[in-house]
Amino acid sequence: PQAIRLADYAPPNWLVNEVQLTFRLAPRATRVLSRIRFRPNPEAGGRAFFLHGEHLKLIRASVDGAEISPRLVDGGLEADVPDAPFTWEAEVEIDPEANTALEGLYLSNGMYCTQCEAEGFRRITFYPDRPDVMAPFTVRIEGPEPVLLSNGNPTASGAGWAEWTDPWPKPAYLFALVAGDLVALEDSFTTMSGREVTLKLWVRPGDEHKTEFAMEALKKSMRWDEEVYGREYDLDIFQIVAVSDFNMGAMENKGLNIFNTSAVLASPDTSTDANFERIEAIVAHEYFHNWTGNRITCRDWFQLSLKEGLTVFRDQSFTADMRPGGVSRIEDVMALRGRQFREDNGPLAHQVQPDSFVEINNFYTATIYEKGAEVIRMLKTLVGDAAYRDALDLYFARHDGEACTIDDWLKVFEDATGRDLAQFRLWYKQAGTPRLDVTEDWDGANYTLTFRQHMPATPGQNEKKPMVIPIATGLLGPNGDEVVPTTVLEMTEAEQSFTFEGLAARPVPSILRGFSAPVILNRETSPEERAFLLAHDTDPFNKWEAGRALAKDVLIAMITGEEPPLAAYLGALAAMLRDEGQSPAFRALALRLPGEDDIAQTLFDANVTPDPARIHDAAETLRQEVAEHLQDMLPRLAAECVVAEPFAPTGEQAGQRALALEVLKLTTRLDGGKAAAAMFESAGNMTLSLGALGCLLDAEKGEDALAAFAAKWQGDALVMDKWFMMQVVHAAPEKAAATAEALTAHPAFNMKNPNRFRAVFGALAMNAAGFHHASGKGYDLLADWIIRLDPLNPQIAARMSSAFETWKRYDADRQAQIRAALERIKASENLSRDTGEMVGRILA
Ligand code: BAL
Ligand code: ZN
Repeated sequence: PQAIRLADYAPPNWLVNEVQLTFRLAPRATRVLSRIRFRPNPEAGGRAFFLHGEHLKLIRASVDGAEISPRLVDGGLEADVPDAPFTWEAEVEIDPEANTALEGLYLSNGMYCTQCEAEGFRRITFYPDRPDVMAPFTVRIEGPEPVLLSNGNPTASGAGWAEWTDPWPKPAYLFALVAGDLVALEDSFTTMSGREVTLKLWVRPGDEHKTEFAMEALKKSMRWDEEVYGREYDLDIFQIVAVSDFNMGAMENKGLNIFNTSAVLASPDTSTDANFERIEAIVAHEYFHNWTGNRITCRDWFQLSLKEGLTVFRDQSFTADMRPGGVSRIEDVMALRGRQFREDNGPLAHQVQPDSFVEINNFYTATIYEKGAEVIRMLKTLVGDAAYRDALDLYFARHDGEACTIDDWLKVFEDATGRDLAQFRLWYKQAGTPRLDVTEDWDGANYTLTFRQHMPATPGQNEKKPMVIPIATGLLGPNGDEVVPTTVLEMTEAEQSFTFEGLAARPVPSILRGFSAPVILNRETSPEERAFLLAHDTDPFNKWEAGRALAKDVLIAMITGEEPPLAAYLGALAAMLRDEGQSPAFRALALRLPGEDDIAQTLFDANVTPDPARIHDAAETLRQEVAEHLQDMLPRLAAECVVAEPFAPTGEQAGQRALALEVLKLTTRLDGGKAAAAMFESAGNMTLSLGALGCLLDAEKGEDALAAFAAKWQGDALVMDKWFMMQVVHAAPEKAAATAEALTAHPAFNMKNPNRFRAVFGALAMNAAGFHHASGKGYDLLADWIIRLDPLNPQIAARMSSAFETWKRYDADRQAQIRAALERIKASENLSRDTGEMVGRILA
């Protein structure tokens, strides 16, 4: 398949004034009638007329009322049309029931729904399916389903039909339709200018009790966007629909967001604190897209991070405001390192603004989303809060209703602040994670930090230029007082020094506070200094980072056979836990060890071939050491984090439960699972129940609990996803593949449901020592199932293949096994463009 290139962008020949669609719903043969008013684009280079279309049966087509026979070509059709505005009409037939790819219009549990981003609309009707073609839509839906929904405001309805009008011009990727037997939680919101907006959250009957939390999150998001960004909602109604078969988390269709059930349905009985936090963030994310994505959209898919990076940054800021205390930033960075740094350090590394792609669905990545958000965070750090808000006001004023580029975005910042952002733009164009080495000098009064930046080569990019790196730095005095508050050092050169003058004593630096840039900071530091920062740093992120780095030093030394700074680590950990000034949420995060995948990458960076079994053993040994060292403190900590009833999914209670579960994990190592069994019996919410189950599985005493859990929750698909996932994540390395394989034979396993597929195979990939077990069984099993899934759902198959992206880190035997698995996928018949591109890039 041909790569699509940014450099080849050309404006559309034809623009659309108006779209009218009629859907006559039938599971195997839905008819879609379209009436589209086209006008020539004065900025286009030609008048040739092409409409995208895939998997469509053309019944008839006409131009200005005269029947025509368009030429069906690869990916769409061509037709001869007048050199002036005209009306296109067509009727097509589609088969929603056969649509297992979950792109376009499909059936999920008997309910019709759509997913059009990025290029799903072309599976609904012939259309210029590109984001720079924006138009108002009117949609008539005919069908026996009791609820018939589309974008915009409801304008008319009768028995068996409904009509919706969306006055805001939008690209086709934001189109949505839902039809089925649904019930709604209703509410309302009064906007800042006093308009009343109806809010509806639609679910299947039986799920009503799981809707309240998301509705509250929606109202908070609407208020926050008014208060923080001055953005008001713009239709009479805003709707969310929960769908159980969905490739993504959720989708920001104008006025009619469609959500994976896992990203919206919540109750204390069935959802963990992490679920609640994720749901709040995704509800906000999709709502925020109404301005950053919908009112201002992307010119083409190379600009995807224009909307996604910005909207992730906005949802992260919202979460930080809703859940104060600094831990959400720590969680964001953990996720960034776990997924984006991993991507950046392997064969799938790509720019935040790529130059080419084969299948756009493969670019909904951690780099586009999370690194894109980090780039905007840096921009805000560099220009300051007030200038950031001015620039955003200008962005909305200048580009409302347009399809924009990342360059348009940067130009707004240049115009609003007077800054030259030519060098900053490299963050969008250079792939890879910069390494930042730092050395220090003290002359008795002046303290100098010298930074060197360098970036490893990434596929197709060997040479890299120095970037602008905002390095937020504070200095602590020997007694722990802050002697220099946070200052942003603006690095622009390959090597640069910054001097702090006139200090009374040699300070301890706290560098990259708040993780002010997405870089890997390398600094030789003593365990004592890390312990000092864990105890005294005023920046929550760097305080946590100090403990994290110390734990990493211990693990790396254990693996490489050096003397680990164990005593320093254990002492610092105990002191941190005794410090009641620290929130339970912080203490829980500080108790967690770095992930095994993170350790593997760190070893690889240090030219040591990582052995997943050895890393796992080291982590187990260290956890046992921690448990024994903290033994006397555990009962007091456990008592301290018993949460007062009633349950509330607040950050504060979640922090207490998180600490309770960290304590339970350690206790399980000492009591063989007694406390965990008691917790499992008595738990009044899913967070504690699932946490206790995990401890029992780790202790290999989970069988009864698993059976009880399944008996209780067999009717709840989202909870059963957890049941599948837990068994694989907590399987011992030598049993992980066999456990996953056995679960695929379970009657409740359904490969067509993305959540269930991920619950088993996403979990297998997460179990690093299990997936990379020397037998190679993990690799073979995943390859078998990617091959099986690919013809049904190429998007999920392709995404799952990224489990192999780290293969070049490992020893020759593992590399050979993974190569064989990848080659087998590559050689399978009719492999999708999605999976073909991914496997090709991983193997390259
Ligand atoms: N636009 C795809 C889903 C999301 O990022 O919100
Ligand atoms: Zn998004």
